[in-house]
Amino acid sequence: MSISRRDFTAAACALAGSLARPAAWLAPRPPTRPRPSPAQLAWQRDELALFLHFGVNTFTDREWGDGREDPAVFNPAGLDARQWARAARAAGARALVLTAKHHDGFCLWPSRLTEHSVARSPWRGGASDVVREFTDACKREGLRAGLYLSPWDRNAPMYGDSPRYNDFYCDQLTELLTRYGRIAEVWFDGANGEGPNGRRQVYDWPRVFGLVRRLQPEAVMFSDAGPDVRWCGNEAGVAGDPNWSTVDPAAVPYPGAPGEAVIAALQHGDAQGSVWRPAEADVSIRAGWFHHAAEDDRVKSVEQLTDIWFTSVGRNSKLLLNVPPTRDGLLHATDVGRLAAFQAHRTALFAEDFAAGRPVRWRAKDARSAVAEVDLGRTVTVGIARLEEDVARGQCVARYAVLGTVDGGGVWRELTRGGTIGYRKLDRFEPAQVRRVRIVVEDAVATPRPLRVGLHAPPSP
Ligand code: FUL
Repeated sequence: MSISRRDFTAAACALAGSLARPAAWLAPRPPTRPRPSPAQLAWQRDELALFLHFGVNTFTDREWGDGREDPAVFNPAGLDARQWARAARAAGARALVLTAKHHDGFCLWPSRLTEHSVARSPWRGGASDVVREFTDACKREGLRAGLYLSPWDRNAPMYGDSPRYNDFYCDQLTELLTRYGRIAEVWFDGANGEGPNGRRQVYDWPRVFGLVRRLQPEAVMFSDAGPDVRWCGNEAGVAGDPNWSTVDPAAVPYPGAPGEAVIAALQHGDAQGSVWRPAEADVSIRAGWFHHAAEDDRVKSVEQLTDIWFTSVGRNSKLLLNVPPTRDGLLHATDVGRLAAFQAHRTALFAEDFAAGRPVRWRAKDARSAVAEVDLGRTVTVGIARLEEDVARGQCVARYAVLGTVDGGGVWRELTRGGTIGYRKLDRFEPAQVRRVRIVVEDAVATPRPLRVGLHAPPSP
C-alpha cells in the first residue's frame, strides 16, 4: 500500500492526539511551499530585458547559419554597444541578453577554442571582442548582462562526439563566465535542428548547470528545464493562463524535450510543483530573431507590444524582447523609436492608480479564501486591474474575482476574474464606473496573504 504525504500527516496527527504529551515532531506543520532565490527574485523584478541576436547571420541575412560562414563577413563598422544599452534603458529594460554564439558556432568573443570567431574577422584588425563591449556598456548604463551560448554548434568538428563536445562547450562557458565580470543570466537554447542522419549530441546538463553555479553563483540559468527560470513554451511572448512559478521538474526533463505535455507544463507550471522556476516569455520585435533589412517596415507596433506586455509581465512572467542590431552594429532607428514609444505608453497606462494610498482591508473567509474592499474616494472609470502577490513568500492564489459598485449599497458588478496572480496579473476589462472595489480570493493553494492592488483607467482608444 502506498501512502501519500497527506495521508502520512493525517496519520501522524491522529497518533499525536492519542498521546498524553505529543512529541513536538508529531505536531502538524504547514507544508512549506517553494519560494524564489534572491537571484530569481531580482530577475523577475527586472520585468523587461532586451534580447540581442547578432552574429554572422546578420551579414548573411539568415536565421540559422550552417557554420561554414567566412568570419570576414562579420564587419559591423559602426558598432556601439552603448547605443544598445541606452535604448534598453529608455525602454524601461533592466537587463540585456546577447547571443555570444548562435547555432552557426561563430563566437562574438575571441575564443581560444575555435577559429570561427571575431578574431578571424578583419574588423578592427581581428582585435575585437563584442562580448567585452557589450558587458562594459551594460555596466556603464547600470544594466544586468546575460549571455546566450547555443548548445547546438554547426561549426564545431567534434559536435556529436558527445564527451569531446561537452568538454569544448564547458570550456567556452568557462571563458564567458570568467572573463567579463558578473553575468546575471545564462541562456540555454533548446533548439537542435540536426536531421535524422545528423550528428546526435548528448549534452551533459548536470555538468553544465554545475559549472555555471560554481563560476557565477548569482546568475540565473534559463532553459526549457531551468534550473532557475523556464521557457514559457512559445516564441510569441504569451505566458500561460494560469501560470504557476512552481513546476514539477520531472515534467520537462531536459532542454528541448518534445511533446504537448512539455509545452503545457512550460506554459502553466504546476500548482503543486516542488521547485520555483518562473517563466520567461521571449519574442522578437520583428518577424525574425536576426536583423533583416526586408523586415524594417514590419516592426511590431506599440499596440502589439502592449498586448505582449499584458500576456507576459501581466501573466506572471518576465518579458525578453528581442531587438536585433543591424549590420552597422547599431539598433535600427525604427526599433529604437518603437521601444521608447512603448515605454511612454506603459508609463501613461499605469500613471494614475485610483487605489494608491487607499486602505485595502483584507479579511480571511476561510483557510483558502479572503476578501478585501477599497473605497476609491470618488466615482471613477476603471478598465485595468493590477494584482500582485508578494512572491518573495511564494505564490498561492488559484482563483480570484474583482467586483465594483458605484455606491456600495446594492449591486456589485463583476469587473474581471481569473486564475493565478503571482508576481503580477494585469486584466483589461469593459470600462466601468466604480467608487468601491471588492477583490475576492476564491481559492488558493495556501492561506492567502494580502495582495497589492492597482486600479487604472481604461486604455485610451
Ligand atoms: C530558438 C533559436 O533556434 C532561434 O534562432 C532563436 O535563437 C530563439 C530565441 O530560440 O530556439
